[in-house]
Amino acid sequence: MTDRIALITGVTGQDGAYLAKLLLQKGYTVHGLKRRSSSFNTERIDDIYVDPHEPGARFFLHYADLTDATNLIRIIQETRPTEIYNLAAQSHVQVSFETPEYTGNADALGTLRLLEAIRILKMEEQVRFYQASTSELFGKVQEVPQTERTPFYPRSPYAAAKLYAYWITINYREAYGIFASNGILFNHEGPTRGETFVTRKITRAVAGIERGFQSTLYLGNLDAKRDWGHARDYVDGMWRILQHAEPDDFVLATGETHSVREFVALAFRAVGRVIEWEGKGVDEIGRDGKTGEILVRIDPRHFRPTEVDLLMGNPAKARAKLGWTHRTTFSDLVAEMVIADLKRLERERWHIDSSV
Ligand code: NDP
Ligand code: GDR
Repeated sequence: MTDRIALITGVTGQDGAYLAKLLLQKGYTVHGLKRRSSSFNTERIDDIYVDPHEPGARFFLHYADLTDATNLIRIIQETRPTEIYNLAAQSHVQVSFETPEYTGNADALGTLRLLEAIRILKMEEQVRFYQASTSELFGKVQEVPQTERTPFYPRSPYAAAKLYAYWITINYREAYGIFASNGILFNHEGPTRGETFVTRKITRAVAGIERGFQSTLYLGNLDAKRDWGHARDYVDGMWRILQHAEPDDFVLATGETHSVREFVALAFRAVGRVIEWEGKGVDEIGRDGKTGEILVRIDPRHFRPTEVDLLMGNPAKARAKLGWTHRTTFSDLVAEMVIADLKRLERERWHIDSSV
């Protein structure tokens, strides 16, 4: 056991898995909260799993849910963390329009439950709290680039829930002196990104099309622009936020913005295909410039009732105060994701081939 003990909610998610690995490397004992699921949901952390009976084990999993206050209190009481990273959330913007009440319960009230647990257990002076805030708070464009001082204008039930979580984190810092900080993170991706977020949907489709498993990629708004970085770089930023001398709120971003259309074009270029765009709006298509095959079509089901058109962050404060900067370029990120999806398909095909 070490004296640095982290509790990560959402450890089975993209960021939770990267963060757990980083903190284990730094010598922390890491407790992760995972949800009961009828199918396996630990794929991203299977490589760091250790039998808790092993002497020297430093990674432990606990069943929990952000909608269950008593279980959060019990686990915090038992594990006595020195740092809590609240990464658990219903994190899909489109899905939040379908499940707005649940999203509010998990993402907004879930954050409150953790902060209240700290108070109930009188751990205000012993624990540092990180809240996974988001560039979705900026929503409808007020200014570009967005900084810690840009006004918020949430555009989805997800963003509205995260707005509550952002402010309750600041309120508990001011009211009770808890070291509680927000990381306002712009989109960050990687090979283990959830399959229904647009970047991973695209790289999976490019690999599938290249290997002949899929013919067309259906997308929604190709004009949306995002500031996309690599999750590996961003979890380092989360850790730095909690090591800072004072609790504070920080934007983590690359400072670049690209459209969904650009992401698609670059992903196909990684497998040697050049996309030519034709048409407008829902009739827009993307063709293979050489063969003429239609590879990309629009499906209006993927449009959101209210969209966030343009995100581009200015990470100057994080650079100056935390020494944080992103390392992975946009083109390297896209290439890494495409290559990983190609390799995954090869592995899966090998499994199929070797089972017949
Ligand atoms: P993921 O969707 O990959 O992971 C979310 C995690 O939360 C999963 O472990 C999931 O469990 C868990 N979870 C969901 N609902 C609950 C619940 N009710 N109780 C307990 N656990 C729950 O998200 P990311 O890793 O991409 O993001 C991490 C956090 O950062 C999220 O809060 C997200 O909103 C926020 N964020 C993400 C950004 C990004 O670009 N990735 C940018 C800015 C903020 P399970 O595996 O069982 O589904
Ligand atoms: P986002 O990510 O909403 O920014 O939230 P997502 O990848 O879902 O969408 C990005 C943009 O792409 C457009 N888009 C599509 N999106 C999806 N998912 N599927 C499609 O087919 C499609 N076609 C176009 C979207 O309209 C949008 O403009 C992510 C999540 O990780 C949040 O949890 C996090 O807070 C923010 O990033 C920062």
